Amino acid sequence: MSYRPTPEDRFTFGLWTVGWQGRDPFGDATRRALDPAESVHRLADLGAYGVTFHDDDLIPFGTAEAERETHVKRFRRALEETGLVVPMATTNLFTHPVFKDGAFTANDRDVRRYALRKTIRNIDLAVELGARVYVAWGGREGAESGAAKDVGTALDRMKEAFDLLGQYVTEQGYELRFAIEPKPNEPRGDILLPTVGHALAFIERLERPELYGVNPEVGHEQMSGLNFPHAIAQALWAGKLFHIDLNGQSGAKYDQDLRFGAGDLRAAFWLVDLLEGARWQGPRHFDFKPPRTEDLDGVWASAAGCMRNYLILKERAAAFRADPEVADALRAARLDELALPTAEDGLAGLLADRTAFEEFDVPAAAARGMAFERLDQLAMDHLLAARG
Ligand SMILES: [Mn+2]
Repeated sequence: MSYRPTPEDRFTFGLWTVGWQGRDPFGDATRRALDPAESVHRLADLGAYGVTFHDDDLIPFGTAEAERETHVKRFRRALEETGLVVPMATTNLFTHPVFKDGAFTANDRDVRRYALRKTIRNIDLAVELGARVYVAWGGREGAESGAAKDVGTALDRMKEAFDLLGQYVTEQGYELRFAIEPKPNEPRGDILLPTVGHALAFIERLERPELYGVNPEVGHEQMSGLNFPHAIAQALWAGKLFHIDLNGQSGAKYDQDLRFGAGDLRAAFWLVDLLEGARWQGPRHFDFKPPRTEDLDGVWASAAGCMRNYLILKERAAAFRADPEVADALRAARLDELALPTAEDGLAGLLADRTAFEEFDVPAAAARGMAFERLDQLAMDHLLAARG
């Protein structure tokens, strides 16, 4: 297999990923700014399917109204020339100092109203460019100290903001759904809706819950020490996986945004196995940062690596699932039994079944091995290409 990506693989990249200039809390930019049109062309050459953007990636913050269209036109022309699509867009509600205490949950009411108008303005552009998903990452919706943020009240404001956005897209007749992106911390000390689980619970409190899902990012969940494939599995189970951000992270530390496949390789393997097994129809979206050690050649090598690693893992996962010995190991581990309802005979049947309790051989059941180690080693062998 060549591992050469094509648009059919549905790989997409944020403009801010390859466009990141390497500015971090300790150092200045190490790379020049990239024109969005240049990024579109380079990503198309690499085999990508689409690009995504924050409003400010495309139209620099503070651009005069009359100049907005010039930026959009250049971008639209690049899309037409390459055939790349824009499946998703989002709002930058974190870079400008006005958002230092957040946006939808800023204590200042005028900042909250400004944030909603900024978002709505970019929703119009997103829809015009064909986006079907609008991501909301509450970058600075949080706090560093206890009394600074009344969390319950802040969640009231968050709900109010999303309900207004849902009302807006409904009234406009837009075919646009929202994907909330959880993150536990960074840049704030603590951020609201820190994990996929928090976001899923929040969505059920909204006026039009069907309009909202999640956009989980590999590294964000791993920053909390959580199992990313498990988070994705629950989001899929809930029908709420609206978008996904792929990248790499080594353990619970700062947000590394490594290229996909770097960091926790085993989690990446199980993630690809899960997405492909579930026939995930959405884009495979990369939200990573080519390290600031890299020049622009390194940026494109990093972007190509994200796609290559996905394709390698897709092949490895398919080989794992196709292996007859794996099928046997799955049976030995009783995955088929997990798929059976626990009480298809109903509660009355369960209560009447003496073999379920009174006559149940507890020591024998306790003594049964689960055979998980053999199964996991088979996965490891496939991941490392030590088997077909
Ligand atoms: Mn990240």
